[in-house]
Amino acid sequence: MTGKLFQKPAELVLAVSKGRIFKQVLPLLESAGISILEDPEESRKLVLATSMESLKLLIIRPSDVPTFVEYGAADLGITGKDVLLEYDSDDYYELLDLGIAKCSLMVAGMPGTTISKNRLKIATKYSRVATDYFASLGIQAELIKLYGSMELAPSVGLADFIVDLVDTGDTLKANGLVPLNTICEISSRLIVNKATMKTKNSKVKNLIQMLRDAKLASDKYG
Ligand code: PRT
Ligand code: MG
Repeated sequence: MTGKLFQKPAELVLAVSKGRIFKQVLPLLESAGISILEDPEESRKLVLATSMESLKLLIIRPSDVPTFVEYGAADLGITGKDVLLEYDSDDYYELLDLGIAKCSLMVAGMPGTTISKNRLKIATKYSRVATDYFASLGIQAELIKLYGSMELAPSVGLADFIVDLVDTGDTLKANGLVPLNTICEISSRLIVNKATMKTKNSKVKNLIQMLRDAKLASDKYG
């Protein structure tokens, strides 16, 4: 299925997660020689023109990026691996680890608690990942789907453990929780629509190379 609302045939449309990922994508784009022509902080526009004439950005929620890419509303997308793991399809190509917005997907709980084999209540917005993870440990988990403030769940008796993203660990600490198990490491990935890969192959390859070089430069020089 395609939905080319904004696209001309010669154009590449890149859907970027707004928020913390966008803030870290900006310097990477800059170092790839791509600047955004309007101030993204000021602009309320959801479509931004760039200095690369054929490249437009869509600024959308992280969890909507794979949907836009899968259905062809965007040719490419940048979002967190956590979002991709939770997304109920892999009908896109994941082509590049951008190494930004890094964190860990972890199990956390109250101090002194250990993950037992008993039936556990797990509060998370990552139902798929958490179900698979506890199943891999042979543990039957009852998933309690939350959309935010996961850290409250253990102390109010809503769940035994949470599964959430952890960076510095400050949020867990501030809420009296400790990190227990790491499920996987997370960073932002570049994904590409499958049809785009065929129809705009050289344009896509060129953009990927620019981003790969920018990432290598930032790995080297910080
Ligand atoms: O708009 P919407 O609500 O859909 O998205 P969002 O609020 O989840 O977006 P945003 O801007 O927060 O970006 C989320 C994406 O950034 C995630 O999908 C990850 O890929 C990436 N990322 C990297 C993180 C973190 N690090 C992170 N630390 N996303 C969230 N956190 C949160 C975490 O959930 C917890 O509340 O930060 C807190 C933990 O941080 P520390 O440093 O206290 O451990
Ligand atoms: Mg949010």
